[in-house]
Amino acid sequence: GSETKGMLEIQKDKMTEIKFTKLFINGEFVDAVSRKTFETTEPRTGEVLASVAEGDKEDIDLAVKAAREAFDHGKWPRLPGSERGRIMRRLADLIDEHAEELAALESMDAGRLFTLGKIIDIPACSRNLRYFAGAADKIHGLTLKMSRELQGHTLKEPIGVVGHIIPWNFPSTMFFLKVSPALAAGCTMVVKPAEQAPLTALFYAHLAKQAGIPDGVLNVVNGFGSTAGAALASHMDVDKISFTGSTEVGRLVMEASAKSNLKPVTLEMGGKSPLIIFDDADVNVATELARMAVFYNKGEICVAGSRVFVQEGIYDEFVRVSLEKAKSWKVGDPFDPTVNQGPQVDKVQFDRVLSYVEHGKREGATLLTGGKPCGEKGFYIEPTIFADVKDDMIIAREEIFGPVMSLMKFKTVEEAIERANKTRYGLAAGIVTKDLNTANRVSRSVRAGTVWINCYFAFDADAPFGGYKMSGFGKDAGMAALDGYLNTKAVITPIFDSPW
Ligand code: TXE
Repeated sequence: GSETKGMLEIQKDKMTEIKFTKLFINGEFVDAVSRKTFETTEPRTGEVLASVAEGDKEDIDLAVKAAREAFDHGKWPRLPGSERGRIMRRLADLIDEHAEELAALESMDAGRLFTLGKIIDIPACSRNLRYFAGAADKIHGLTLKMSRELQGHTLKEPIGVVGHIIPWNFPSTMFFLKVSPALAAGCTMVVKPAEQAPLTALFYAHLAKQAGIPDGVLNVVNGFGSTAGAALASHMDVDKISFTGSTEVGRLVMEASAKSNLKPVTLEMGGKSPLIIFDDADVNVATELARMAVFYNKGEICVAGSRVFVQEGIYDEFVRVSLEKAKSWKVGDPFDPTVNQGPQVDKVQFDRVLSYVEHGKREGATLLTGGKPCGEKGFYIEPTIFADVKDDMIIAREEIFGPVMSLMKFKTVEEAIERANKTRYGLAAGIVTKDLNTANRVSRSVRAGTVWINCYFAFDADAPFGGYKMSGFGKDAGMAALDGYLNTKAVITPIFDSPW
């Protein structure tokens, strides 16, 4: 069709030069010890985008050594918090200055929409940095009165060398969700970006050096999960791991910690988040929220509202309007400002999403629209809607990580709550209703780390973000995230002859 043709007009002129492809260790871009490289593909075309240095255990060792040295003997953890904050703000300004270039890299490497990247994602990264920059000089302990003979206080200290293992769906956002609070706390770190989309992390390393972050504080080692990632997770000299990715790998990361030095871990692993739409909702608002909740970023989003529960009174109308909206949702080149949905990140994810569509059909869900790839090259999939989805179907239980909406009808509030909770995940939930009591009741009953009422994807640096159940534990964002990079030390002295 005409839409498909338009889509294949890949907008080469918007592409940006790829400047950084090596590993960033101790303030320098270096080749991997093995000299190996790997290729990152461009999801728009399926073609090779760049060759990137492939880090492995030896490189992780060097990066951890640099981070250890910077933590034990360097000035970063010992700087006054206000100084760390000042340097972090400088990095935030540099990010803003390069927003267009960074957004372009993200479109090329991860298939993210360019315009949204420029006006939403990249600015959110600098905001996140500024939020934690402001917290860096407000790290407080407590004064403890304890018994009459003891005086005490707690000291909050940086936890040490941190390993951040991040995914490819929001490479920039993920980088700063982890790096900003760790920098504010005074930690030093090694970031292992996802092999599917490593390019922006390297750019940030370059900007961090420009901003004045001392060598060794922030290291970036690209490479694969089972080699570089595993080496980081099991490293004896890493004091904490913060991971975002699949539940399966989260489990491996925790095992690696248990088998090495018992480092604490923070895990953020996917979800199967319910979006619950009640009869009194405005159909236009509800369908718009559902469309965003599932199709945004081609469904490659951990909090995707992939189980859409619709109350019976509004159901038919909801389906009618949703179908219209899916038809006007344009799939294509993420550089095209009129496009709503870009390509899936790579062939593996593309095949995976399509196999879930097959499961849905086989298990008897009704395919209302979509379900097919589009375009002759690249990894594009039509926005897809299934109706008559049952709670026990695979598409209702497993994270699809693609543009696939599953519609389920319900009758009562109690039923909605019970079915919403029938999942091993607990990352997020959405509620659409005008009834305040319903909203409050459901938000208290849903076992999820974030609940959005009459909105979706409302993120903020100040809102703690993380899962319940098998979606993980520990928080990214908010002051709770900062706390995850701090240790609490109790300091106690005796008091003699105290009258009190
Ligand atoms: O994830 P992995 P994948 C979900 C989503 C997706 C599925 C698979 O459902 O379809 O996971 O994606 C590193 N030790 N999410 O395979 O493998 C890896 O290199 C240490 C949800 O890409 O978990 C990458 O940097 N690290 C999610 C990171 O882990 C290892 C975002 C995540 O990749 C490792 C991404 C190992 N043994 C996928 N193996 C979310 N929560 O947002 C891999 N890695």
